[in-house]
Amino acid sequence: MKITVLAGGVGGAKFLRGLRQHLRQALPDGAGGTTAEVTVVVNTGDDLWLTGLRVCPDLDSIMYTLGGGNDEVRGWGRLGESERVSAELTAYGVGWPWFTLGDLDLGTHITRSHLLREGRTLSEATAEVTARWNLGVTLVPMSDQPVETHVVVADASSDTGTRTMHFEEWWVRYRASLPALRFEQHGLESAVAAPGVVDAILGADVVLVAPSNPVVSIGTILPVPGIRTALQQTGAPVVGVSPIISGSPVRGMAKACLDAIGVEVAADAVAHLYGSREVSGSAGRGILDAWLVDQSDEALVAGIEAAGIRVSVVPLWMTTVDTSAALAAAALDAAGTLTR
Ligand code: FO1
Repeated sequence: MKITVLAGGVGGAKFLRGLRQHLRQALPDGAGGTTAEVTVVVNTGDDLWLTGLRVCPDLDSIMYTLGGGNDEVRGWGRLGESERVSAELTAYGVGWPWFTLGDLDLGTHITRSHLLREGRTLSEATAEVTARWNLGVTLVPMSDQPVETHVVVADASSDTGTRTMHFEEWWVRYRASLPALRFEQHGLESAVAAPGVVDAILGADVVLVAPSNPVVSIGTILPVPGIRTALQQTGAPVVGVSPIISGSPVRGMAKACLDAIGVEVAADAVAHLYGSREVSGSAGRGILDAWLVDQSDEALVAGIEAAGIRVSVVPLWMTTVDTSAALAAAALDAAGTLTR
């Protein structure tokens, strides 16, 4: 069975850990793994060059989480991290003092940057870097070309009245506290889906949209040329998991992002944002066949189904790997495939 997942950082990583556990139980390969093939199309909008290194936050967040090296308390970066090199970078006045590159994390950034400088594509570098972690799934960047998310904020002191910054500056330095006027995807016009991404969507038995940030994770994957069309054309059911539970984002600062694009922070609003594959809405045909919402959002079901999207009401809180596995199982059930 082939499953393709669109995912961003922290929410996506937790969901994928649950999916992998469920598949190991539901489709065991007899050696502790699964016979299912999972391909994860990962957002690279957060990526940036920093002190000469290419940093890929969402790829690394998923890799560390599935590889068991993630700092679950902090939510990002490596377990048992130290910051000796980072202190030196700050002493030299380079890099971003508010964006910490830990010593172990730097091992990843140095390796990836080395491979890129040797001429590997981001996909090739990702295959080599992830091989060490035995993830049990294949991570593929949404594009081999850089498509960085930049945030435009109001700035009375500038002659244009606005200022633009990299997403990570807005997210980490300012904690998304500066109201975003809009998000820009720099490089989108010269980017294409990474090799294998379109085929992974067209050839899947099921496509899942992880409960990642709908604006700066899923919302930055969909515009990559080829991806939205593949989602609309695939014979596989496309099932999404709401990243919003009873009007509040599960993780991160999705509210600041949804506010910026004028979308309500609600499970139905995000379903409408993604749209139904059957029904053409204001933005043309959408990408969803089904949508998972939490029991606390039961009241929203009728409106979502009226928009041509089937709804499953299931517990969405991913507090443990087991609850994440149950959520992943429910998503596959909604796709009408795996039986428990
Ligand atoms: N998040 C923070 O809140 N503070 C940091 O200093 C920080 C550093 C960092 C370095 C590498 C990396 O891959 C991620 C890092 N993050 C940090 C997390 C990052 O903001 C998030 O993983 C995503 O970009 C948001 O989805």
